[in-house]
Amino acid sequence: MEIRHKEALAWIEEMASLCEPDEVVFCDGSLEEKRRLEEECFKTGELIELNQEKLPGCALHRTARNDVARTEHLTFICTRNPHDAGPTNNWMDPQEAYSKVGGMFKGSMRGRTMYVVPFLMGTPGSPFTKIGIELTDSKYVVLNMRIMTRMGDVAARELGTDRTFTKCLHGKGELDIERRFILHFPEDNTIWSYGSGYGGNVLLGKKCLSLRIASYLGLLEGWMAEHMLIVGVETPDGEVHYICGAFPSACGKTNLAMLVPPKSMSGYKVWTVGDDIAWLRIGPDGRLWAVNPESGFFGVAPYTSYKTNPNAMETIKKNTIFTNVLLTPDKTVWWEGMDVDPPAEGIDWKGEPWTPQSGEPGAHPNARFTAPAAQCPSISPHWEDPQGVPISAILFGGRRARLAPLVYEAFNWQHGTFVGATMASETTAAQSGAVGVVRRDPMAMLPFCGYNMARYFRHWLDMGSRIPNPPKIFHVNWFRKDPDGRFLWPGYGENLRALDWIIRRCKNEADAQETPIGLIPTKNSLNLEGLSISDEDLDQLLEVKADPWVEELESMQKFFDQFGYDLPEELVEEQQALKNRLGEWKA
Ligand code: GTP
Ligand code: SPV
Ligand code: MN
Repeated sequence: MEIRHKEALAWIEEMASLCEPDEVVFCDGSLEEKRRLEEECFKTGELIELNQEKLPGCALHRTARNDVARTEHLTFICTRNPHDAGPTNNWMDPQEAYSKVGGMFKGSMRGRTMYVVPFLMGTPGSPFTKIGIELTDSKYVVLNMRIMTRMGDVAARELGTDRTFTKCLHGKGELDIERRFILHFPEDNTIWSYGSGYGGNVLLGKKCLSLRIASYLGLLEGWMAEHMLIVGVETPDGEVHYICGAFPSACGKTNLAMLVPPKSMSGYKVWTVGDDIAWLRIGPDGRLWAVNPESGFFGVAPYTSYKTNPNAMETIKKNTIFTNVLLTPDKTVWWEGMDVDPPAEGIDWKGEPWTPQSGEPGAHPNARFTAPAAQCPSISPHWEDPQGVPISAILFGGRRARLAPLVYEAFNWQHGTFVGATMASETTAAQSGAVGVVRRDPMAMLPFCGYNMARYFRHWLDMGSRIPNPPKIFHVNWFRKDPDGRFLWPGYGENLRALDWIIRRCKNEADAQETPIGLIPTKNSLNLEGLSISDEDLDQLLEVKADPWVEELESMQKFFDQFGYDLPEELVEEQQALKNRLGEWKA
């Protein structure tokens, strides 16, 4: 299947004459092509072939040491007017960006091959699917895109002669952090990424297209692109309720999407629809419907184990690319928290000899696996439905060692938008920079919103008034700790207990207690059968005290201040209402 789209062909030629590759190769997405690229990578060391008996179809990749996570400070929204990027995004003038980074791309692919990767975000034939073409000089990117998107002939066919597509240009450059830029041009439907070889910076269908560009398209077209997992929970009566959850990077989306019910809740089944991105639209029935535009998982490896996430462990047994994990002597993989004894020796993520006594992690804390979603034992039979699945509840959540209770319900959509807009989380290894610092991360979209975040809040409020049967909105926190740093909540599979309360709230079948921040479970409305948790821990997990929340209000205020008059009035009202309720709260 050739590309027959004149505008696409002209653009590819233009970019090729800018980057000057020795060769331009069109990718078809075939198995033969995958094998050929892998063989080439094994020769150069770009990939290491793993033990094909134990891990068939699997390979290991190590990134440059300075290139192990998304670099938010090098990520830009390039709009003519800086106000359109807003105060929470880095901004660059489009002309300046094209010329500055164009200068870096100039001749940067000499001696290299430029791969042309047509890809779909969404399923072929769906009216909601978006098309992209990524030009890249990285075989690792091609092989990952093959898992994460529907790529090659299937996308070229969809592109036809006249469909709209996102122009994505990626070059590894020198992998020099001083010459690294991730640029988005929403007004031109264009993405340029230079100087990186790491996941979210270079798999341009993922965060760049499906969140930053798509959030902008959603604003224009009346839908939402969100950093959300999608999971179906089948209750013992056989009904399936779909839930979306926005948690910041490395805060538990993949784990919740693949949850395995605890033994004492064996009547429940959990179905995985998506683990990172949801595109939400109002369906003909007046409900909100969600599509997962991806076709694979780019998941965090450390602490993934048969105890914490058995479905992920089963998913990554074959056809998986591991990035920055430890290589064992028998050519398998290991990482911290895998719940398997470490090998006596191995090669760490930096490519150095390693032993358990090294005193350094063998896998990078943001080590990842790339695996086809279809291999997941809990994958939903509806995960590729073109119209998606109907959503009963939206969750916001993050890592908060203190303050945020296990679960609470917003009073309504507007209040829920406020809860999302004011959420905060401790930073993780998924982005470069300090780990464990609490930062505001509205709707887990702070690094991913392709336009002014105040306008994004407005869009949330507008959508709410347009959805006849909106989902209920909740806030969850699996990460509360006691003063000694011990998690108060067991997490993982036991999180189903919170989901169960949420589903029963959606059906008006569970009790709640009203507090200033929202509706909290009464102790006996939670299903805790078979869970050993002390009364004191449970009390702490559900407590709402006025003083720390008043402090929190101040930090919310600081965050809101940067939006000035753009901040929707409704959010100011919600903040005032919370303040008033806290003033009257005795706890
Ligand atoms: P991104 O892919 O970066 O967007 O991350 P994610 O939101 O999908 O996070 P993921 O599910 O990969 O979890 C990140 C880390 O948090 C892993 O090390 C998990 O083991 C850990 N984690 C996930 N859920 C829980 C939980 O309920 N409790 C605790 N204590 N840790 C959890
Ligand atoms: C995240 O950081 O939220 C991820 C990984 O899902 S990356 O694709 O690198 O952005
Ligand atoms: Mn993510």
